[in-house]
Amino acid sequence: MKVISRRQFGKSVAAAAAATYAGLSLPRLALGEPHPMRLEYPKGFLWGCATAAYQVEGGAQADGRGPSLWDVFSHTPGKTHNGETGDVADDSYHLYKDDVQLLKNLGVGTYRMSISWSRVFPTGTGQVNQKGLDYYSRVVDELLANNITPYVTMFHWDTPAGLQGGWQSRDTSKAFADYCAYVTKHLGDKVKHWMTTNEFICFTDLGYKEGQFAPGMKLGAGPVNQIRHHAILAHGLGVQAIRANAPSGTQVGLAENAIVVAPVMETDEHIEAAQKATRDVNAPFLTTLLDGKYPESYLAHEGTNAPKVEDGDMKAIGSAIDFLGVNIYVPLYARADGSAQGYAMEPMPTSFPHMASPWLQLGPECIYWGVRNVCDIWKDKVPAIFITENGTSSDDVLTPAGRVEDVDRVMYLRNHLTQLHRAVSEGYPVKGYFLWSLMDNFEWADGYSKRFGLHYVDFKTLKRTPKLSAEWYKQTIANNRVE
Ligand code: PNW
Repeated sequence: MKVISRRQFGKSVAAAAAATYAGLSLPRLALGEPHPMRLEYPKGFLWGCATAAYQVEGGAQADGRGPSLWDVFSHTPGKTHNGETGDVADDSYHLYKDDVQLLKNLGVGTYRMSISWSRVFPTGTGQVNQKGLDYYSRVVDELLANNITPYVTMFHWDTPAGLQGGWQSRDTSKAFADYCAYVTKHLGDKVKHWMTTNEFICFTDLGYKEGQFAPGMKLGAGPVNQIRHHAILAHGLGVQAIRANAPSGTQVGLAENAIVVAPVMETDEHIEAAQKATRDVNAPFLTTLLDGKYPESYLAHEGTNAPKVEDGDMKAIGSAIDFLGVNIYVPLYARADGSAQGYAMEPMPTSFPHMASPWLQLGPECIYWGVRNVCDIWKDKVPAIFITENGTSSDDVLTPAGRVEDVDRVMYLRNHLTQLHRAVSEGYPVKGYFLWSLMDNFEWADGYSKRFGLHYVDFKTLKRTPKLSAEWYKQTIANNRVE
C-alpha cells in the first residue's frame, strides 16, 4: 500500500484529492499520521483575550472615579454572592503592567478591555476627571509598547450612578454619545478599534426586568422596551460620535451576545427554521440594529408597550458598522414545524450538559451557527466578524504544586475553536477571537465564586498563576491552529 508523505501531500493537493482510499475519493494518510493542514487558522487571524473594567480594575474610588450602578448594586445586601463587590477585584488599576506581561507571555496580538465611564466622567456627564482618562492612556501605551493592539469597549455595564434614571432616561443615550466623543478625541490617535456597548440584554432586561443585575429593578414591558430602545440608541449615537471624532480608518463595532439558534439537524429546512428564529429571538437588539428598523412582528407583539421612537433614532441605530463582535457561550435549538412562523424552539432537556455555571450549556456548534446565521441573514451589513467573548467557568483548584489542571476549560475551548474553524474554512469573515477571560475576575452577581480566567487569581494576595488552559492557548496561538 502506497502511503503519501506529508510533504508530497502538501505539494500536490490535486493528486492527493484524486487518491482513492477504499473506493472513496479522500486524501490518503497513514493511520495516525497528523493531517498536514490540521485545523489551521488563516495567516493574520487575530488571537486575543477579553476583560471588562468593573470585573478586573478595582480602584473603585481611586483618583476621583465616581460610583457606577454596579458599585451601588454590589454594595446592596443580598444582591451578589456573599455580598462581593468589584472594589478591589484583580486590582488591574494598579497591576496593569503585570497583566500586559501575562498577555505578552500568551503571545496574543490583541486585548479587549473596557473603559469605566465614571472614571472619565464621575457623574456620567459634565465634569471630566483627567486622572481617569490618564489611566487608560497608560494602559494603552503599555499594550502598544508590547505590540498588543487594544480593542476597546466604551461601555460594559458600569453605568455612572450619577445619571438620573439610568437607562430609563433618554438623556443617558445622549450622555453616552458625549462620553464616546470625548474618549475618542483623546485616545483616538492610539486606539483604532472601538466597540460601543457590550451585550444589551444584560444591562437592560437583566437589570430592569429580571432584577438580577444592576440596578436590580423589575419593571413591566412598556418601560423595559423603552430602556431597550435607549440602549440601542446609545449604540447608534455612539457610533456617530466615534466616527465624528476619531481619525479616518478607525473601526467601529459593538459586542453583542447574539442569541444563537442552531438547527436540530443540518438539513435545509431546519437551517431555514433556525435562521427565522434567529431574527425573532434577537428582535429588540441585533435584528433592529442591522435592519435599521424594528421588526413588524415585534411591534405587533408588544402593541401599546412598543417603544416610543423619535425622528432620527432609527437612522442612528442603523448606522453602518465596520465589524460585529459576538459573544458566544451557549446554543438554543430550533426545528422546522410547518407553523406560520416556520419554526419551533426546542426546550432544553434538564440532562443537557453544562459547565461550572449552570447557564453555561455545552454545545460547541453554537460558535459555528452564531457566525453563520448572522452572516447569512445580514450579509454585507456584517463586513467582518469577531468573537469578542468565548470561554467558560471551571471549578478550578490550585494544587500545592501551583498548578491548575482545568482540562474542562481546555475541552470547552478546543471544541469551540474546532467549530469556529469550520466557519472560517467555509469563508465566513471571522477576523479574530477574544477568549473570556485573561484572568479570574468579578463575575457579576456570582461574585468571585465563578472563575473564567486563563490565569488563576488568589483574591487575597492577587497573585496570578497560569492554568493549563493558558499553556494550551499559548500553543494554539504560536502554531495558529487548534491544539
Ligand atoms: C458575559 N447567559 O455575560 C459578559 O460579557 C461578561 O462580562 C461575563 O463575565 C461573561 O459573559 C461570563 O458570564 C454573559 O446567560 C452573561 O447566556 C450571561 C450569559 C451570557 C454571557
